[in-house]
Amino acid sequence: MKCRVCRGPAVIDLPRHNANFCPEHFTRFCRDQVERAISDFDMMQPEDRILVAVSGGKDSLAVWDLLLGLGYAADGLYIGLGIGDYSDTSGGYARRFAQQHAEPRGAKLIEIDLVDDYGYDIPGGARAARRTPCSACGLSKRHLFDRAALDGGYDVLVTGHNLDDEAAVLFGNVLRWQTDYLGRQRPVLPARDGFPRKVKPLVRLSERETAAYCIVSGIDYLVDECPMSAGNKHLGYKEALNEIEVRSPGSKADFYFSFLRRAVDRFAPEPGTGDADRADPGVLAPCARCGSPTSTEVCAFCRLVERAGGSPPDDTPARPVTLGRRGGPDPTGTPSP
Ligand code: Q46
Ligand code: ZN
Ligand code: ZN
Repeated sequence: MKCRVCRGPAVIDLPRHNANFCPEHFTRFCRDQVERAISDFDMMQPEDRILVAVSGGKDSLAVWDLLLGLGYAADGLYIGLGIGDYSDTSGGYARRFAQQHAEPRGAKLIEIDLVDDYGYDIPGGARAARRTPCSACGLSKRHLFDRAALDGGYDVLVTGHNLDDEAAVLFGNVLRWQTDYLGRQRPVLPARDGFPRKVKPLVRLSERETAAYCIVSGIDYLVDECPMSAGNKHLGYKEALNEIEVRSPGSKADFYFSFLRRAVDRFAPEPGTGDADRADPGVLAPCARCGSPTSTEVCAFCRLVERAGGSPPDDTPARPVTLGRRGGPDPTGTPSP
């Protein structure tokens, strides 16, 4: 197996690109894919301040590393979720990466701990709020990532969703014809109404490729899945898509990118239609507790914290927001990597 570029020994084969690469040219390939995603979807500008949602897993550390390598000023944000050993271990990987890249590349890790800072953990919060753990977790992470990005003055919030994540979510949305979600499943969500700009620079890389990138780049990441992920339906969709991909390499990328090219605009919510009504929770006003935009008096996050018996930190600033409308919940509907 020889590298397509230098003919040296290859370490990875990429059937969908009909190519094999040595470590150096595979790293270059990953960088090119991220640069291309950033430019194709106009994700960010070179001078932007970037906040990366970091979990300690392969995708978030890979995207942080790739953005730093491309010269972006990118800090990380890690949220301790209070999920037993998993959280203790994942935090260690995020901290080690940040320490290794602090000096030469200026990377800084911001940390929030649900238990210390808000008085609840994901298993307890989910029970108290009668939500699934991933629903309570997604709600908490979205709120805290959005808030940290805005309060920290960042221009862009980056998540490590990769091609497999996006294709699996698309698959799920198509299975149920969730047209409101389909119309907003894009790799860029613009900033609006008190929400930061959110982008997914890894959409051109598969899960296997981000794992390989970490290995060839010497990035130590948490391999174990979150213990709460068992039974997550997106894992089943990923398996189904992987079987198709083995028989027909490139299907996953075709499915997702053809959707973006040819179909996503057809599902864009139109005012006055049933879809728009379901997608749009209505006029937003600042949450009475935390100031974040919400369509109810108290936002879902503050209600979750309250039900779980916790409380926000004393110094939580009430952040004024511009009143307006938003596009509803994150259409990816998937946990952050
Ligand atoms: S961390 Fe949270 Fe994920 Fe665990 S509880 Fe679910 S959403 S599976 S990426
Ligand atoms: Zn090579
Ligand atoms: Zn609130």
